[in-house]
Amino acid sequence: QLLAGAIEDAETRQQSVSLASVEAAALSAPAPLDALAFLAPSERVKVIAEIKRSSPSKGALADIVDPQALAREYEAGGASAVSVLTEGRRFGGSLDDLRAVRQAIDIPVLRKDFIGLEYQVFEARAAGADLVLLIVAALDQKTLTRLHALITELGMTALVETHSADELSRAVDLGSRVIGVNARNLTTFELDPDLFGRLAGSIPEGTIRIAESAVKTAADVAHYRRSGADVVLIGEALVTHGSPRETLTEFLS
Ligand code: IGP
Repeated sequence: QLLAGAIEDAETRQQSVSLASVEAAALSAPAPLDALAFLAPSERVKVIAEIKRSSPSKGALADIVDPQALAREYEAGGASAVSVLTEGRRFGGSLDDLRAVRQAIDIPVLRKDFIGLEYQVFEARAAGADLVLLIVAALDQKTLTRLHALITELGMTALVETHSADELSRAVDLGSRVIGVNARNLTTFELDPDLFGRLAGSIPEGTIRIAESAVKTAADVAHYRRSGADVVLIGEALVTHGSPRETLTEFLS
């Protein structure tokens, strides 16, 4: 089971460096960027471009030898933020990737992982993250509330991910400023590309609406835009096409 398994891994891993020292590193890191400003709704759709080496549903996607170069391509192609998968076992990512990407670009960086512990939020901030993903399906409301508060306290922005009307109302209850609807069900890995369109109307005014997953073509981006997306989060299509910069430019035109 992806959701429970990945969070258990994080619990096992956290012993290596003490909570106190990770917290200290988080508090002394350079200030985060204001992701809300970068992702604010505008007359053009925005993109969060993802650095994704592999996925549990597809296996290896791309041999990314230089994540910094890829992040620079994304920035040059017009991305508003870069998502870095930091989960190792299933997605082939790491916090080293996130640290490297943070050094390479001037737009916000999202820690994309299965976050269930305060420890991981401090780790994210210490590595330079500006945004942190919280997956509603993986967390009870009490934990979600606690982690959301910590992310905000540290000056970062939470991207709260949902996959149903029920999860969306839990995200709204948190007072989330940034809500994502993931087309992919993280339990069955099935894609429902119309889910965003069905839920978008229930995302409160003033919230940044993000459509996550399932973009293969520029037409898919346009479809999400017409359904009400302020931002589209794209991984696979960008890492598997030859030129990520050109692909992005095309998606944004
Ligand atoms: C990107 P895609 O279909 O463009 O590669 O999807 C992103 O939405 C996906 O990687 C994702 C994800 C997640 C991965 C969305 N939510 C949670 C891991 C955990």
